[in-house]
Amino acid sequence: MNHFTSPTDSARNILIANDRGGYTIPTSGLYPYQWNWDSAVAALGFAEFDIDRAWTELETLFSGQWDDGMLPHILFHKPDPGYFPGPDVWGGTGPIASSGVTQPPLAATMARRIWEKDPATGEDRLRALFPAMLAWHQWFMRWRLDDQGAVCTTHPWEAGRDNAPDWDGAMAGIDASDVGEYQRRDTSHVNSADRPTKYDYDRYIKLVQIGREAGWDQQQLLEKNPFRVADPTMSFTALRAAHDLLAISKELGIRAEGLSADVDRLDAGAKSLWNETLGAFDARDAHTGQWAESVSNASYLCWYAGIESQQMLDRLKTVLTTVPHPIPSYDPTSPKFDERRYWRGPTWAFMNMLAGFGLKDMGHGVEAEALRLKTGRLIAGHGFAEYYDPITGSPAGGNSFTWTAAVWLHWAGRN
Ligand code: 2M8
Repeated sequence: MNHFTSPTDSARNILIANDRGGYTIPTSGLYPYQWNWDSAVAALGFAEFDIDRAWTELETLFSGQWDDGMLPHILFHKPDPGYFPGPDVWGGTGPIASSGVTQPPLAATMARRIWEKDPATGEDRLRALFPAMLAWHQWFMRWRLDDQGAVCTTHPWEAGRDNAPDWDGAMAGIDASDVGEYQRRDTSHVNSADRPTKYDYDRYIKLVQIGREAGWDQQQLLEKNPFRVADPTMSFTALRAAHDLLAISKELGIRAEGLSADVDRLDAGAKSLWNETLGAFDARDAHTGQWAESVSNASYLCWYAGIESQQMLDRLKTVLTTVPHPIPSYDPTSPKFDERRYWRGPTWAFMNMLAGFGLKDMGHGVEAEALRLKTGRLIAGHGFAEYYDPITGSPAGGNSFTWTAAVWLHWAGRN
């Protein structure tokens, strides 16, 4: 950011520069493709200055949907050797070259927000997207619930919080000794101390190999995949998406059988992630039943899903007053907290925005506003980084980052 460009102009320029024609890359170099939940956030940013482009972002995303309803976490529209693992490693089976896992379902929630901003322009686009969004929801209901109705992630990349301590237990159970040689590309773009370790990557790639060998057949993977963790990110976002789909179906008079019952099931599932001993929403290994014992930034998405918790609110108040740049992605009082390493400590502006939406909706306006203002100061002071050190505020990972720019435009930078 220089003295002549306002942060709002910079944020727009970032979205425009990262636009590859109908879809936005998260940042050039490090992430040269379309990512699922990044695009949903990007759409919100575009909606602040180009509502048509906002809808196009979501439409392009759903153009990669698989026949069974799965919406991939990466769409490889154009090959780029700067990213690993690419389409040849994943072997996705959809209409566009893609990965074989999904990501937390933000699209329906963001589509509803964009529609509410301009109902006249949005109605036809929303109606056209509705069946695809519903099919994705139904795919989660069919393949990703544990026995209590919590939504599972089947790869750390699927939950989007790649190296979060939430997965440490499940990752330890993966034998990656035969993963073979491969060349990482991420550490040639950014500081390796900000990224997952080789131990993590070996297991990420091993899980891709297992999925590919099974042809990404979900029935087979229920048995073959060693990694299945019921996760607060997935559970809270899927519940929120189901609430939003139900609201849209009612307002537009679209029949969507079973959605109310799905909301109840997902609500019970999300609440089952309350770890009483920890006093927080936690991840739970679906194979072993073991808690991760992890208070992450995803734990604070309960309000986003319409779930109240006084204990989480008390925790949030503490974090807001004791951590210089909240919300850290991991409990700063834990020995595993690592202020620079990706999802093991750093602050992510878009996760703050999701928590902020929930806090506001549930009547916690003071905390929502405190979080919004702190996020705004962090971005204005340290640029549009992928994530930030929660103690010093220094930027980490990639820069000129799409979802951080979108967060500024839609939420953190508004007067
Ligand atoms: C990060 O994940 C990708 C793999 O999906 C990577 O590290 O290569 C995560 O932060 C994820 O949540 C995000 O969607 C993606 C693009 O920003 O980067």
